[in-house]
Amino acid sequence: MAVRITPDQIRELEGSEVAAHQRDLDALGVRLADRGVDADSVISEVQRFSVAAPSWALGTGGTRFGRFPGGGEPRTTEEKLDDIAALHALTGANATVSLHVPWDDPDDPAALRGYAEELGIAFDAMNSNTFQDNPSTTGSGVSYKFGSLAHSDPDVRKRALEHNRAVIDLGVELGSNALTVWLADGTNHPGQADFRRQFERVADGLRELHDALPPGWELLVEHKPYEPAFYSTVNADWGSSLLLAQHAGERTRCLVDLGHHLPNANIEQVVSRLAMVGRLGGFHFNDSKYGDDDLTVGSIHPYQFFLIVRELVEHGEGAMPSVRYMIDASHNLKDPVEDLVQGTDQIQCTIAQALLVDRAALREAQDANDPALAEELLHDAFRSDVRPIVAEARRRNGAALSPLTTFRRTGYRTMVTAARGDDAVSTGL
Ligand code: RM4
Ligand code: MN
Ligand code: MN
Repeated sequence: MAVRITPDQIRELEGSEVAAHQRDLDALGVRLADRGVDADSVISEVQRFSVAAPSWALGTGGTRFGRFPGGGEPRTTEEKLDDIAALHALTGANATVSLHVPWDDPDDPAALRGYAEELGIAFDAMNSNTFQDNPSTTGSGVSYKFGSLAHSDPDVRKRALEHNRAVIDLGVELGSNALTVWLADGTNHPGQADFRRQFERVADGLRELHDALPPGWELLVEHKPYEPAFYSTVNADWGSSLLLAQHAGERTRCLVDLGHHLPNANIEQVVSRLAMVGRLGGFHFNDSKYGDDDLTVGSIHPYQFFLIVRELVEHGEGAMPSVRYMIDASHNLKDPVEDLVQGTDQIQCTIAQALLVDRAALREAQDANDPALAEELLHDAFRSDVRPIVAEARRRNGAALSPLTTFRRTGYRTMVTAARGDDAVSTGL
């Protein structure tokens, strides 16, 4: 029997916290009302938000120096869904999963879809994988060692397209409606390949994929400056990504992974540019100190994250715009569910803070060339302790006031470890 976390169990475990929560919420409501902000409208906007969990983040991640399984890792895609259902029960904000193929390779997609439906989990964007060779995606006789869609050999390009098409077909069966393409294609050595010819091959491949999209589907292209290609990456930056999206076709948009920028890039400005031209398609949330570290979102640069979310709220004219949101992180130390709880909570808090910015006053300050006041308006929102309204949003969604503490009190990890074993190793990085 799979282990479940239920709203009743959460209410019972948190019974003694409700009075203190109500006191904090009332106090914050009064403070916000003084500033002309209606707490209820912020609460309902936080309640509306949901972010996909990546299927590959439910196991402990490895590095090239090793991997230390944490105990009770999911052994199948169904068990990954069980963990996401537990996560969603606690946060009320992880109603979807993003699969990565062939790390997830269901034999019976209809049964998997039924299983997910019973848990109240839907399938968000599908991810293809042409950065590893795998019998089911590469087949015999070809290898992605020197690239996939950018490869000089048309047979490899054809195989990569077939894999992406197969991922779309699987997605159709699961009820998804988007494909995210992140390519490792690039070079490690100057002169190894021609920048332009590689780019043109990828652009043409993406156009073929775009033209093969089922009705209602969209294609997301994700850029990344380096790793595993360490000299040049074909889709290296938001400019390349935009060019690829424009070439591929109108149902292609750009996905911004917060870890995929060179140091000090102004990510909030990237968001603004892509939104301006209608090509902002999605987000992968994480944080980084050095590169694509996949650290917990908001854990290193919380103010930068606030500025990014504020830009999103600006694009959504006072609400989070309907682009695709996913957490993209994989950890080798924390319990994966605990990290996803913390990441989701961080996103919820930052959304609440961004919603507190007085957009009309900010615009006035900008037009009056008053940078001190403009910045003060941002600080005013960023420095607000919004935790009571975020907790209230979760409570109204039937989820937890204190998701991390309550997760630990459920004993979930101990119970799944008993069922799945100490040394189960989940598929993923
Ligand atoms: C990449 C990129 C992709 C993710 C893989 C696992 O760096 O972020 O989105 O699918 O990692
Ligand atoms: Mn990503
Ligand atoms: Mn990444």
